[in-house]
Amino acid sequence: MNRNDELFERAQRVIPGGVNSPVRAFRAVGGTPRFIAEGQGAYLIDADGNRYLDLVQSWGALLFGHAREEIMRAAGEAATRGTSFGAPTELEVELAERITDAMPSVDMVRLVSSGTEAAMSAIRLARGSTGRPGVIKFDGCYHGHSDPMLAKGAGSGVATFGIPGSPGVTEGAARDTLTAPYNDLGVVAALLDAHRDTVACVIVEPIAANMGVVPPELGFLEGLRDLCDRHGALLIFDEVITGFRVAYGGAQFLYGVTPDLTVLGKVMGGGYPCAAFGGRGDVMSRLAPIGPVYQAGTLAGNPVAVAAGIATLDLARERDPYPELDARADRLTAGLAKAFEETATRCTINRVESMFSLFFTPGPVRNYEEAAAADHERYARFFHHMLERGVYLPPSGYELWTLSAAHTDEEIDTTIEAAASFPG
Ligand code: HOZ
Repeated sequence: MNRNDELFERAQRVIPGGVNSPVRAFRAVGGTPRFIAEGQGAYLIDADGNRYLDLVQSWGALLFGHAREEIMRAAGEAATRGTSFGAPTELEVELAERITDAMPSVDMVRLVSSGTEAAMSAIRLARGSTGRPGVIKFDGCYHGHSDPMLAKGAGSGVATFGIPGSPGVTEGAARDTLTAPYNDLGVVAALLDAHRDTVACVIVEPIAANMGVVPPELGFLEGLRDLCDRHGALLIFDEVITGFRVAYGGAQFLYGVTPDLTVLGKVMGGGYPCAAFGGRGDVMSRLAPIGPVYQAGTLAGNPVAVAAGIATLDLARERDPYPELDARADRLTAGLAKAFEETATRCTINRVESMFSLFFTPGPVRNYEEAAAADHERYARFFHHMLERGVYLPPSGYELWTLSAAHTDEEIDTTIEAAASFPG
């Protein structure tokens, strides 16, 4: 028995399923999850000393790869001054200023510890400031695991396991969640008409990345903006994955659509537990202690996480890694498409900047239904084919692949070469 197997066996005795987040368990692809001992730039090293080229990058959180020196140094130095104060710090102000500078739609921002917390709080704020209960979300979009967001068609983990929602979510919590297919403005318009004056917000991943990557079709985000304005609902962009990844200003910069509230996480925390929600000053001013909508957290704005976040955003602003990330992702996806063309394996690759994924279906993939219709068993075989060749892909066909600034053309070519020998 190797060390990964041993650890998995031990883990399953004390941690449900042996993992602290379900998709990590490899259940969608089979086999033993790799227990990671170390990350180095574009690579992961597991407990048995195997080295993998990492195309997950902590689900998109690592814009500069694993253990980037400047980020580690900033976090390490911060830790020597104390790891949690339960009181405000100058660094929090600095991170908030960087976020408001990067995203003109964000006048004010509150820091929290996870994307789930950020999305949950943004929804409460939308309800609290409009006085309405309803929330429209999209099938296959994931906004964390708060009760109303897990109610129906939640994407990501629940899509991976093929479950419609979760026991434990009460009817009451689910009642005010309405769902529409991604990229379908007609259904959103009909829901807003049918639930006139009761919808607080429409929440959307401006580039969906939790049913695999599904880009917004031309006019979709603009249409949502227009519908929200007409119905007095707030538009929330969940940019946990896209923020500071597809562009410094996020997807809202890329598509030129302004949300009322934005949910952030992953890249902005430099690989540490740090997330945020922010937006229009009049809406954010409804938050306690200046308004009545309550939200709080002992570890919110944690000084070590915030220092890592600032270092990451400074690197992103100074180095502007985005054109290279885009070029490398383009090289990789073009190479994969060509490799599969030669083996006659039919696939669709969706990509926006350094976010992409591969579906075994002739496509197109524009929504959850089409993503679910792809051949996920073939993806599982492909996953293991790649793993055996030292390439670590997301262990589910419903998750995004991504690159970091640590990936070079050499890593791209290694990935294409490994994929080219997939028998289909
Ligand atoms: N479904 C999560 C990403 N979209 C998985 C996170 C994790 O397992 O760490």
